[in-house]
Amino acid sequence: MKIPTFEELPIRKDLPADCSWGVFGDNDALGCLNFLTAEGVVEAAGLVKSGKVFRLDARMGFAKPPLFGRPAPEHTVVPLAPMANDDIVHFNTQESSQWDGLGHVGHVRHERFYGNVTIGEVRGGNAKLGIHHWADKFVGRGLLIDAFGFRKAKGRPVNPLDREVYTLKELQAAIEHQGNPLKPGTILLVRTGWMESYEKLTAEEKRAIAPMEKMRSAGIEASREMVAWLWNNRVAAIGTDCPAVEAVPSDFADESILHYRALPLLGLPLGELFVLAPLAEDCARDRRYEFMVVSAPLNVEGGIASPPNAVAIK
Ligand code: UVW
Repeated sequence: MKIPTFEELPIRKDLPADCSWGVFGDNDALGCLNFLTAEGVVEAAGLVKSGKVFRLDARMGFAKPPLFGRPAPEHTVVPLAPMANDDIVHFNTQESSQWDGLGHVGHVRHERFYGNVTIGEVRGGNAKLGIHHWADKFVGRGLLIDAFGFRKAKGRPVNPLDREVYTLKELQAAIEHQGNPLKPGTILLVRTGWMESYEKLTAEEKRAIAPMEKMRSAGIEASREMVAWLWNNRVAAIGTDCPAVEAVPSDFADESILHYRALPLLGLPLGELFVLAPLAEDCARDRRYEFMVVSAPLNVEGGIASPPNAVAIK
């Protein structure tokens, strides 16, 4: 299948600029996950050498209080029989580590979600863009960019709890420095340093930064050049250890933010609040920044988002 370059998008004149709608068919629910293939899964399995497994999700409820006013998860053990139990977990799928699904954010000006889907369709069952479409599709080669470590090594350390931007040039330079290239069909992980910095805060400091209007976070550059690079390299998804992939504050009234460029326009899954530090330490030790990623999003019909339920296997 011939994939247009970013510069060739959109594929029809009546579609919004910089959108990939229709590239994978009019009823596509996978977006850039289409870049993951059966051959890619087999190749990724070949990257498993040491047998080390890194859980990429944080614990549910790690953020106290949860960020951006989201509710805390509730876990109840329910007796089933004298010596047997069930349990019930109520949680917001974006309370801890998460993939933003394609029903999460629609474009502020076009008022459409990926593939020209309407808000009514998303809120009325989300059959077209539900997270269930991804349940068995999120497996392939992973590549970590340790942007946080790279900036430190270059003598320009980042404070991840401030609004600092990792530029496209820095991400490219870090890949070059690390040695493993970006290849088509990669699940790209970017360590910004946010999660480990958050963990060092006091309870009071965590409370202070949790609301959306108080949050300041590092993230990746939100430019057109950034998404062009991701698309032209056939990146299947991008997961980070910060709250919004892009730097925060970001303004949902501004149509140039990464959330609009990635989710509704390109169908590129965004991953937030991943745990990447232990993986980064291991990659620095053996100088291998590529691995297999297995992520099994919730099989919830019409779901908006999901914990990644992901591991990196080296
Ligand atoms: C923000 O964009 C602030 O984050 P999320 O994707 O979790 O809604």
